[in-house]
Amino acid sequence: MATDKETTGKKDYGSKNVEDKKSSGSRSKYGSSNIKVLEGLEGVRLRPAMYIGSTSKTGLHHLVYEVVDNAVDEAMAGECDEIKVTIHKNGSLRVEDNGRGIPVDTHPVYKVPAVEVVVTKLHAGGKFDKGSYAVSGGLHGVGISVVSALSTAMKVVVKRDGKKHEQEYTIGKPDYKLKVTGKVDKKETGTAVTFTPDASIFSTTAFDFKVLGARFREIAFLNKGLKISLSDERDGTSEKFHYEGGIVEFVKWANKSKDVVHNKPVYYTKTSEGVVVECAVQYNSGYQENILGFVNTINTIEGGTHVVGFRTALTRVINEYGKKSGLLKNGGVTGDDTREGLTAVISVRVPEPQFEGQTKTKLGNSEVKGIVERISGALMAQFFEENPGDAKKVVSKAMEAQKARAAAKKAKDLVRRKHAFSVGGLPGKLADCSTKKAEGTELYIVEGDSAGGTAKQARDKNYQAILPLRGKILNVEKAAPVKVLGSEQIMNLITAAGTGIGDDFTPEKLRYEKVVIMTDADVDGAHIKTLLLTFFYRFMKDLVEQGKVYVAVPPLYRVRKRKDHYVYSEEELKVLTKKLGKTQVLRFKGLGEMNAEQLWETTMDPKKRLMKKVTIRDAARADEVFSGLMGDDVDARKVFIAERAQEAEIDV
Ligand code: 0RA
Repeated sequence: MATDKETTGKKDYGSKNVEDKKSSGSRSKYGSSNIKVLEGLEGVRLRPAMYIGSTSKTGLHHLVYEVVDNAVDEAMAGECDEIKVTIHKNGSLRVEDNGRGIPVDTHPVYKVPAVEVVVTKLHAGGKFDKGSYAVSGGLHGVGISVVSALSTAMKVVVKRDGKKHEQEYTIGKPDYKLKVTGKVDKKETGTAVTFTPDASIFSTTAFDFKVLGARFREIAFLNKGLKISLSDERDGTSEKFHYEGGIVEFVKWANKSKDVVHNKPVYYTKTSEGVVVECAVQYNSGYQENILGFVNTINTIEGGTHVVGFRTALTRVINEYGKKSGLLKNGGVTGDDTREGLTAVISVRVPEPQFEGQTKTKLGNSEVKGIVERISGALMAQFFEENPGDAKKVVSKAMEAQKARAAAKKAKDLVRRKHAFSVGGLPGKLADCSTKKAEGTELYIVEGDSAGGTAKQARDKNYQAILPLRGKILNVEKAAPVKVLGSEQIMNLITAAGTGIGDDFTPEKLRYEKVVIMTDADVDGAHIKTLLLTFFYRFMKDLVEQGKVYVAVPPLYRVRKRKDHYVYSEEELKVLTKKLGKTQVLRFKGLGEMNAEQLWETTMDPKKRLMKKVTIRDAARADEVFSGLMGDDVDARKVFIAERAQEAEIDV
């Protein structure tokens, strides 16, 4: 995915329209008449993914974030405290804020109201002088004009200077000049943007309440006091997000289903060299590390210099305090020891963030490491001095981790020796493929022995291996590392994969090209899928990063009319039964209900199957992401549905 830095950089609203000059006739003199220079909103429509990441469900939701981010900028400037988002029945969505309102005075270069420039010209979306913190994860901060370019209809209402102004647009072009439609109190200001995403661009135009709600909750936590409401007029649901406690409430929320080690989260904030650092920390009695990093409200899933700085400071402070207080006698604890059961929110505001990594969610600015480290070192040490009871609990927790780690190592050595005795070192349950090289091969991890049996019959033995798992696997979030390594299911998985685990983990040793998680299309299946993804994320993250982990997408129904049609979503079922009239619909309760031939046809045949590559983002948020969405495969799926419809002589 291309994310062009130039499209997301500073917005020089006041500068000359260089782009228009470039497009003047003189260009052809250079013999480049065949080269079509893409510019303005036309370019956005031709290459939408460059601006919003994709044209799938994720891209669709980026449109909303784009508008909301502008309102959040107003909130950060102290000019707005309420944002109301409404999903309408007709497919449009409105974002209303009580900020200053987009300026309406005439633009010196374009000679039209500023709001029209903001909505219809690329790069003119933001503030006149962007002295603040650019919300730019590579995708955000591209401007409202991108939203208007990708919307069949858009309406902007601005309340400013005692007047209500309105203008509507179609695919980025104004329908009429900005008009004044009423009077308002001089103090009443704000902007309301309503837009209808273009169905010819997006593979889906249905907004997802859950997805939007999750992001708005995050924004509300990160901007204390800001009120965000989300209403869905399609079914009357609504939710409000408002946290006076900000990120302190965020860590409490993240720990809500856990036992906490100390009641009061550590909290500090300080600005240095223009970088605002804000952290909240609270330990739970579990074993996993859960550091949520944010840069200018963008969730940095891949971490970065802010997280590194925090971790370094944490290790140092715990060791220093531990030694000074006499708790730590025999040597120090490691960084890993200090992070078992740690929940932390590290939110930084950086004026010129540099994003790196596969998904552009890793902060690269090297100066931030030192800044966060210094601030965290000083302020966390201060918290420990002032709260010795809590400090003691934290140090003790790290010391326990140190002990458990030694025990885990012993257990691991034991397991390793035990496994050396089994045939070829491979688990008995594994039905391996005949190809011995990894290239072109697939390991299917299947839920249950019954589905495992069908999968064994269904597979192409040449390159597909089957590993059945019995029931639910251990929740690695909750279990101690020693227990994870003691679990037979997990050991089978690790041995079949061949990569080893922990310090021995070698992703290059993966015995297959792909690992495919295949579970039932029901609640239990979804749960097992989540547990497996969590395992991969926590213990074999590199495999996810290298794009080697997939989830199979089995059908939900078989619809019978003249011939069999397999259906993968409720929505698809509705469309198909409407088109086909009276049909016989069979709900597949589990993979085991299909015969081998059906399973091959619908789920395992590379030519016909629907499969989703798991991204780090998916794995990190396993439970959110897999609640009923098919991710980026929907585009491929659309083509497939269209082909089938053609076969069945129906229109979809
Ligand atoms: C340009 C300049 C100013 C505010 C905005 C744009 C603005 C944009 C959006 C989009 C949604 N809500 C918005 N609210 C404001 C600064 C205005 C000033 O200085 O008065």
